[in-house]
Amino acid sequence: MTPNVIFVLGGPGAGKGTQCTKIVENFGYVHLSAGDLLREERAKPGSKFGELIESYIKEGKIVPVEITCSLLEQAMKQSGKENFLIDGFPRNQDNLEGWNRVMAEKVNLKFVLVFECPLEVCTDRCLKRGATSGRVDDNLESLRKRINTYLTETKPIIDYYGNLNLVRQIDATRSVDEVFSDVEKLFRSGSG
Ligand code: UP5
Ligand code: MG
Repeated sequence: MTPNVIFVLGGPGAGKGTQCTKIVENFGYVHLSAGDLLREERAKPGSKFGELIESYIKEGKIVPVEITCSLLEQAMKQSGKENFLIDGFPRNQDNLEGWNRVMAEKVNLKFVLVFECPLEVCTDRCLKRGATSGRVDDNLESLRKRINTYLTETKPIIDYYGNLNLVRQIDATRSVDEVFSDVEKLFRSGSG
């Protein structure tokens, strides 16, 4: 069967991963975080992309799509499942073109879930998490770069999907449970 895909976007720390975990628990999707897949690849001994990934993540830059897209495709195949949340991708024009070239025809893109959150709130959340996360990019300097990349490169991708009427926006400023109750409504309305 053709796999179903929902892209999940939003600023750094908007709550993409947190909400995806709850969607998995309630609606049985497979959660694939592009960032997590890249961090796993970086940690693999002997990975030829390890250093590149490390430096891109620290600088808040977007890793070339060939790497990310093949990690996503591999994870989709390995899961043997049909319904996927692809979290944190596509983030720029290179990602979008690479996906459209290699994957778009093989999947059914249902919609693009966008978590809207003021960037100050995003920054606070990531800095707080930075105390324990061990992530090389949960510091103020990397966060400024991540936010800049989000505004200049990712927003235009959201606009692109918006013009195709595929964007479903959720206010992500409130508590985790309040945000999820809106997510739940969306999924129960048949859009999920
Ligand atoms: N939290 C969550 N929801 C909350 C709420 N409602 N109220 C209060 N607190 C809330 O949440 C972040 C923190 O906030 C957590 O501590 C959480 O408890 C709390 P999380 O759910 O992790 O948010 P998320 O949006 O997933 O934040 P994340 O930091 O993962 O977002 P990014 O988009 O910045 O990170 P990602 O891992 O996707 O990408 C990292 C880097 O990888 C990118 O900058 C880039 O360099 C690289 N990358 C690519 O190059 N290509 C890709 O395709 C993907 C990533
Ligand atoms: Mg995340």
